[in-house]
Amino acid sequence: MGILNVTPDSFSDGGRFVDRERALAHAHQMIADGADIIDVGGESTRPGASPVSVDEEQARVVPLVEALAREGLLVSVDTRKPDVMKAALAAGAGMVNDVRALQAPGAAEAAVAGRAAVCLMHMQGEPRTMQKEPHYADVVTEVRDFLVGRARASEAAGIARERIVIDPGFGFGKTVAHNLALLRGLRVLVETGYPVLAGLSRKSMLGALADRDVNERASASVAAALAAVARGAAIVRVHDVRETVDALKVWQAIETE
Ligand code: 9MG
Repeated sequence: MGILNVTPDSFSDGGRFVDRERALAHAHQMIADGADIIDVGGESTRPGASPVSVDEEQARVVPLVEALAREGLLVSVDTRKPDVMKAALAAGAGMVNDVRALQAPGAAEAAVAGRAAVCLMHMQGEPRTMQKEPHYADVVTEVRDFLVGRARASEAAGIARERIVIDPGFGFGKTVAHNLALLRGLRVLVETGYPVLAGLSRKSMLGALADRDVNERASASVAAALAAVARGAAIVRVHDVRETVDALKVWQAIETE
């Protein structure tokens, strides 16, 4: 899954793809580099990011979703807002990537009506304050139990099991130690039977571990993506598609006898 942030303030590529032609060109490049899904987001979830109105978010994402879907590409819409989900699904998106795991009133209904696949992500707290003092007794079990609960609620709302992906939400209300525990314990999530998505790309945890600024984290991100796939992740959400795909090809060749 290649990340396409059409926001002025995302933590890594904020402002780069606000221009529609540049955004489309970047999406095409990610597909050429081997992405299977383009995740289009119009509101940053980084701590301290400015909130965006429904109208503004729709104006950012819907034309892009429409253009990419018209080309037959699988497009995911990264949003927490049911109205944006509805508009993006009507424009041809096939997946909803919701960092709030469809907890907003009307979100599950929007996904059901749009026959969408969904990615349900774990987050402790809310983006503005989530990194203040995250706390867990047992991060892996708590995240697993939350995600299974949200997946069951989504199924009860009418989303088919095979359309549900779960995601531990690296960096969303988690310290570096929590993120590492989740990555080491990713198999516990895989064992639920739901496909697991891992989003570690360029995150601050990698900055802390590799001592790199945000735009110098490609190698660290590739290492993290490989570690996630080695533990059973089915999808990795990344900025550096080409580098990640190359590394995965080599790793898969080694693993396949
Ligand atoms: C929008 N967004 C930012 N980070 C993410 C992650 O780790 N997973 C998912 N599903 N979405 C994310």
